[in-house]
Amino acid sequence: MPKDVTALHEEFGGDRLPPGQRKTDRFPVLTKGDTPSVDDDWTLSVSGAVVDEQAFTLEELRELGPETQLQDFHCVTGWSKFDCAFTGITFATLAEAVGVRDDAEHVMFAAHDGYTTDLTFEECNREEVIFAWGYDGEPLPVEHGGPLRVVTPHKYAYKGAKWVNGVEFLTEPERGYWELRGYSDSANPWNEERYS
Ligand SMILES: Nc1nc2c(c(=O)[nH]1)N[C@H]1C(S)=C(S)[C@@H](COP(=O)(O)O)O[C@H]1N2
Ligand SMILES: [Mo]
Repeated sequence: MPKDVTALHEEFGGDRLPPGQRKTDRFPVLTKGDTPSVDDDWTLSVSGAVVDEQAFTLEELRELGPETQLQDFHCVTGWSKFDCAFTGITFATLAEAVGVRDDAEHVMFAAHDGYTTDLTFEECNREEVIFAWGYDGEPLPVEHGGPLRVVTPHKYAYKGAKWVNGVEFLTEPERGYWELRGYSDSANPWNEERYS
């Protein structure tokens, strides 16, 4: 049974459908450019303010303990998709595997298409932030970020990097691709934090 985290809107004092969003039953694809092709020797490198910088293959990540969660997905352009079943490992599981230094405050995610996005370390540690390789019981489709993406159901979905290949622990905030182009650093859908 997947772990259902679709009630997290209650914690933010909002409806399941955040303000200004409309529900879609499709799963639209939203990418800044074309879908990249990710080679077989792809790894996820973890660097910065950690005890042990490491690169993980997908097989190594799978060994850390997969789980499936039912999550809602909110795009800043105004669509929300309910009940997405993502399978992967939690951010906290990966963080524990590398050992995070006490001075780590932020995390910058990097992706194969040059995309980046920053979240606070605290917000990454929520149980629903996962590195996902599965969707709806199948491998994550490449246009949705396969082989591996991040999902952040407590934030607008631009905080979840598709084709993620880097996780850098930072001692100071930095801005990622959309944050540099006017989107909000904090991206809380229930406060409509769309723009900065
Ligand atoms: N690498 C990468 N990740 C990305 C993006 C992107 O352009 N490149 N777009 C973001 C945005 S704005 C959204 S809404 C979601 C879209 O995910 P989807 O295409 O699976 O719906 O991915 C996010 N992650
Ligand atoms: Mo988006």
